[in-house]
Amino acid sequence: VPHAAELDLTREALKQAILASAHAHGFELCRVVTPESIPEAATRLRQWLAAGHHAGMGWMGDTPHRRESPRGLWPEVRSILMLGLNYGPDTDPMATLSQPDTGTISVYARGKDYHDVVKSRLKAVARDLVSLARADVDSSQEVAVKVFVDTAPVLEKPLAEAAGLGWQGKHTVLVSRELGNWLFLGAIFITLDIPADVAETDHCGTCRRCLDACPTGAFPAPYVLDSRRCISYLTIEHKGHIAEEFRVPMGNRIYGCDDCLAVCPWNKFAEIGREARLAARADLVAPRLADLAALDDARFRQFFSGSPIKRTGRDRFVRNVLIAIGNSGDAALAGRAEALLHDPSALVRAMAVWALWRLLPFGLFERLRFGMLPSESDPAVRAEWGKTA
Ligand code: B12
Ligand code: SF4
Ligand code: SF4
Repeated sequence: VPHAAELDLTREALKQAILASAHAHGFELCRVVTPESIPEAATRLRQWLAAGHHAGMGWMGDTPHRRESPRGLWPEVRSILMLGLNYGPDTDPMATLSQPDTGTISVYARGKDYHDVVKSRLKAVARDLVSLARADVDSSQEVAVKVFVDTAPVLEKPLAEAAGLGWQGKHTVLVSRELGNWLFLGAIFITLDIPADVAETDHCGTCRRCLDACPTGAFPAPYVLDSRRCISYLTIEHKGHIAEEFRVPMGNRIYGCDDCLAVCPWNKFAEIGREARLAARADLVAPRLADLAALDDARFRQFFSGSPIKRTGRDRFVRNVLIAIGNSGDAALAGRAEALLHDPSALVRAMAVWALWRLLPFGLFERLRFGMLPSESDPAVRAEWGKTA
């Protein structure tokens, strides 16, 4: 980035310098949008919440005035930079779905936590932005910035579409004509007017591959996702027991789900992500279920240190692993499930019982029940033991 003081920047030149900074800091996409550019998003968000599509993510409905519009979140914001970071996989993300003794982890979670990576890069761009803007002789305003990735009440996808990074596909995720849909989004809010770009238009056409690929039927309509049915929600966000109807369709997906993303034809333009920290850890591409089921709390934290997977905690993660074990059809894994029948977590015990019910001949399952049920006090675990042939 050139030293700003040497340049007499017009707003357009300022913008070009910011874009150069964004690219230098590794963002493949960066475009500008005004805070007023998503007028229909508030109504759609309200409809989505009213339909209960946010499932147990109660925070999606908190402080609605902040999430519904950027000005509601920060009244002083004048322009928003929307940025996209490509994390295109270097292997087929669906390959392990047909290897039942392994777990499938969604591509975004195979490397380091993207929140840390994207946020540090956003901060670097924001620092450049502030120094460029302060050096802008046209600017008499005091310049302030805020950076956001994922966790703040910001409607990142509609803003990215309005900025022209791509469009929200029928799977609701942002798709770029240049890069496909393996993109993380980030936002920089700034109290300065920067010339805005034009919105992208929808290029889904008659395609509906993502809708048809969803294992759990989580799309009640194109462009609408019901989180209650989404494996990504169930495996990552959902704190309780996973309802029986979703367990078999989950297959061996143990953290997130990429099916709707992986089938999008626009990925023919996808490139392999360039950020080394987001590259897949070799031991997370096809991890053995037997190893994952044996993780106790301390080893879970150690194994997933720096990974977004640590977010679920060990109990929820092992819950997911046991569902995959139950779906493996591999009786050799029954011993791993049996070892968890005495686990302190009821989430784990319940899915250990379910996995054994799926894997063992019913007579053997009944023998285990005879030994275990009298000392089991948790109603959900008792209900799993109550299964019949
Ligand atoms: C909550 C959340 C989830 C929830 C709900 C997902 C969802 N679709 O909203 C769950 C846990 C399920 C989830 C899953 C995933 N997530 Co998520 N998630 C978010 C989060 C925090 C908020 C999203 C949100 O505001 N949802 C609210 C609803 C109302 O928004 P919406 O679904 O986009 O609905 C809009 C469309 O329907 C739109 N619309 C557009 N056109 C049309 C046309 C018609 C006719 C209609 C009716 C509506 C419509 O209107 C609605 C309102 O704007 C964002 C980060 C952020 N702060 O934005 C990340 C984010 C969306 N997630 C992300 C990712 C990567 C994922 C996963 C791929 C992870 C994985 N592999 O498991 C999956 C993808 C699942 C999917 N198909 O969406 C990325 C997506 C990047 C991108 N390229 O778009 C984000 C942006 C995080 C980031 N900063 O990179 N996620
Ligand atoms: S992430 Fe998986 S479960 Fe969720 S909508 Fe996409 S395909 Fe369906
Ligand atoms: S798979 Fe087809 S319908 Fe779905 S987002 Fe991609 S282009 Fe659109």
